[in-house]
Amino acid sequence: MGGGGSKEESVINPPWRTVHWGKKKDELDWLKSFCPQKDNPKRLRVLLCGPAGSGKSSFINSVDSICQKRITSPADANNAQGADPELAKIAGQSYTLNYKTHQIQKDTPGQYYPFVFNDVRGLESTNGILLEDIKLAIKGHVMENYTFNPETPLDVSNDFYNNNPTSNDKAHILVFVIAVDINHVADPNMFKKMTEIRLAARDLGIPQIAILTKIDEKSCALVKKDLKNVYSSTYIKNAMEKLSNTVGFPVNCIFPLKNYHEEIELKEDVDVLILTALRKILAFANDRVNANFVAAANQSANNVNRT
Ligand SMILES: Nc1nc2c(ncn2[C@@H]2O[C@H](COP(=O)(O)OP(=O)(O)OP(=O)(O)O)[C@@H](O)[C@H]2O)c(=O)[nH]1
Ligand SMILES: [Mg+2]
Repeated sequence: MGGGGSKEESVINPPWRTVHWGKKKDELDWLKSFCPQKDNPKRLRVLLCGPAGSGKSSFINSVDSICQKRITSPADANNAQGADPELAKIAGQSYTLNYKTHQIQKDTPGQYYPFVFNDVRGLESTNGILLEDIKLAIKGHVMENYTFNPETPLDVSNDFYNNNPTSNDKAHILVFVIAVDINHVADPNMFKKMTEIRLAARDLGIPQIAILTKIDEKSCALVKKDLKNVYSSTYIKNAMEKLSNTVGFPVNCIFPLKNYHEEIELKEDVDVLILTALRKILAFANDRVNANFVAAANQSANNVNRT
C-alpha cells in the first residue's frame, strides 16, 4: 500500500512509534485481568471486516495461539494462491462465508476471555459481503452460522435474523483487517466500500480500528528481516498514511502487525505487536460501552427530573 517497498527504502531513525519489545508478559497480564467495566454486556464483541484474504481468520488464530501458548487454528484461514485449481478458481474471493463467533479459552476448558471475535465474509467488490449485512451484524441481528448472500441482505423473515438482539449480540468495535499491500491489488471500489462501512459504523456509534497485516511479506524487506523495524520502515509508514488519507482512519488507530501463518512456534516480537493492537481494540470498545452507559444513565436521570 505504501511507496513500493524498494530495497533502498529509507530508514526512520529513531522509530516513530514506541513498542515495548520484551514486555509480552505485561501485555498478557493486562489481558488476563481485563474485564468490561460494566456488566452489560458481559463480553465485548469484536467484528472483523476487510478484503478477502487480508488475514481476518488468521488474526483470530493468532490471538488464540498467543492465549493458548501454542499455534492453534480455530478459524479456517486459506491460501487462495495455492496450486489447487479449485482454490485458484476462488482466488480473490472470500474463503470464510459464514457469520461465526470465536471465543478464546482462558486457563482451563470452559473458561473464556470476556471478548469474542466475529469472522465474516470478505469485502471483495463482486460477491463480497454487503454493507447492509455489516450493519445488521453490528446491530446484532445476524445469527450464528448464517451464510452471507452477496446478492441480497439478510431479511427479517429469514430464520437467521435475530429480532431481539441483546447488548451481548451487538458488536462493540469494528476492526478493519487490511493487508499492507492493498493499494497494489485493490480496485478503487474497495476503498469506497470501506469508507461506506466506516461511515455506517460511525452512525451506529461503534468505534473502529484498522490492523495492517502481512508486514512480513517481501515488499517490506526491512521488516521481513526484523519485525522490530516496523516503525523504522517508510514503506509501512506510507501505507498507514495512505490508508488514513483514503479511508479516513486517524493514524493512531492503525496498527501494523504480522499474523501467524507459517510458524509452528510462537515468537515474542510477533506476539507483542498483536497484543498491543488487541489491547487498543479492547480498550476502545470498553471506553465506548462505558460512555454509552453514562449517557443512558444521565438521560434517564433527566427524564425522572422532568416528571
Ligand atoms: N505473510 C503473511 N501471510 C498472512 C498474514 N496473515 C494472513 N496471511 C496469509 O494470508 C492468507 C489469507 O489469510 P486468511 O486469514 O484466510 O484471510 P481472510 O481475511 O480470513 O480471508 P477470507 O476468509 O477469504 O476473506 C493465508 O494464506 C494466510 O496464511 C500475515 O500477517 N503475513
Ligand atoms: Mg477468513
